[in-house]
Amino acid sequence: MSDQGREPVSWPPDGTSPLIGILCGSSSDLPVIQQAGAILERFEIPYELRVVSAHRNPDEVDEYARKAEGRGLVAIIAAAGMANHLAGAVAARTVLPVIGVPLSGSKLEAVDALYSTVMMPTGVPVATVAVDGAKNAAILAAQIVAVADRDVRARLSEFKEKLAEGLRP
Ligand code: RP5
Repeated sequence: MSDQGREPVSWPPDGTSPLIGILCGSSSDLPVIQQAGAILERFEIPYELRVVSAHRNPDEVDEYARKAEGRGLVAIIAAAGMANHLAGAVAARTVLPVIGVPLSGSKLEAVDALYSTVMMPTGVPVATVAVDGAKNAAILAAQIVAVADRDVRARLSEFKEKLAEGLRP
């Protein structure tokens, strides 16, 4: 990441096209949302991570969401705090599944981010995970990839078995 944390990150860094796009609203969100990247790496799913805000960079969000499907992404994770319109703004502009992660840290203790992520109007769903649930967002994204990818499905099955044995992801 650059000083501002706005430089996009891709994994693996060899130019492989990402399947999952991870967006977060601020570089201050990175410590939480980078946990999603770590989970995707564990499942060997290429992803990209960008800091982009529905309020501070609305045109970038618009362009990213509209181009995502054509670039080969299969799902987008969008994480933000406060009056979190990032996931909804992305979902409004793409047919790809969007997973919203409401982030804590605001004076309203995440109620603002939770409600503004989960309470989407009919027709524009956002699959909302728990507050700060970056790991679950990535596991859900992996499950979306696994619908058409046997190798990822096998990794998820192994992961579930380890969960039953007490693994803490
Ligand atoms: C949201 O506002 C961001 O996603 C972040 O969670 C929160 C605070 O952002 P900063 O003021 O730390 O940049 O849009």
